[in-house]
Amino acid sequence: MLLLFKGYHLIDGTLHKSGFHLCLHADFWMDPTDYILLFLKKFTAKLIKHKLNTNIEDILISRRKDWMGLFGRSKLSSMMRRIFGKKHARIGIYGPPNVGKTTLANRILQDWTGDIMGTVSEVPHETRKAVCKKNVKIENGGSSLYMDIVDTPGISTKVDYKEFMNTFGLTKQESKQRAKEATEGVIESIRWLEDVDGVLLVMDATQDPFTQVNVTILGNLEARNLPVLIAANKIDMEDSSPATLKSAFPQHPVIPISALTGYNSEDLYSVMIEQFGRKRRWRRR
Ligand SMILES: Nc1nc2c(ncn2[C@@H]2O[C@H](COP(=O)(O)OP(=O)(O)OP(=O)(O)O)[C@@H](O)[C@H]2O)c(=O)[nH]1
Ligand SMILES: [Mg+2]
Repeated sequence: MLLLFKGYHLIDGTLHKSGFHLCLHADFWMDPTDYILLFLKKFTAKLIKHKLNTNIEDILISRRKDWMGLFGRSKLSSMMRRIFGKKHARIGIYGPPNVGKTTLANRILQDWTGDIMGTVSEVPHETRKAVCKKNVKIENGGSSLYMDIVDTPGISTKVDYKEFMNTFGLTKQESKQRAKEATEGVIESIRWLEDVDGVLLVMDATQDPFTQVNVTILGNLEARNLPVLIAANKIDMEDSSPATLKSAFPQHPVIPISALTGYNSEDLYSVMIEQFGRKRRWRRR
């Protein structure tokens, strides 16, 4: 078997950045993962000692695509975790339309990367295509978690184009187009469930929690055994009642927040690290 380090070569037992590619032959009887582990353990120390501008972790991350072709995603990430103890999870932000998913995604990204996820609107089904931001690191005290965050289109059981016309003043053509894209968005959200390690389920704390959508989403997540954290959003509003949400879904952690004002985000980050960073929760993909 051949291992390929694209853009690196070996001088005196140390990896150096170069225009060359380093090829190594692994003994055919060795498990490839074990071989790479042995190799990396040996050279990580030397890389640090020689104070290169980069370290082996950066090399692996930046070269991730090259490696993926060779070993596949799940083997690579499990190898990364074994070497560096790095916690990484792909988290989907789910919920009905208009509950504040994108507002929350924007808040998380603003707090940790300065980036934004997408546009926010009072018109439901503003997000009609899932958006994924990779490698967002959140920290709390001594703990941290790397996440790929997926902002998903709102899930609803019925999309009526007339609502966009009558309530929000969109034209008939705009409304029909929005309804079509919203329906495709619901399907895309469900599909993404196959590919996430945990779900941040956003609910509007001013609304009745026992809706068909909330109950169906939760049932689906529980059947998939996915870790769930419920964000009871919009608690800046007078008529909000996070306590009602807590008592409705006592089997899951419920964190009252305001994605709009940032209220209680520290608590949310702390519970996210705790809930999504546990090794035993990781699913193989
Ligand atoms: N008062 C208040 N309003 C909020 C909060 N979070 C979001 N909103 C408002 O709720 C509306 C919907 O927000 P979005 O973030 O677009 O909601 P979404 O869940 O992404 O909606 P879809 O993309 O349509 O599924 C916007 O008018 C936001 O300003 C909050 O914490 N408090
Ligand atoms: Mg949205």
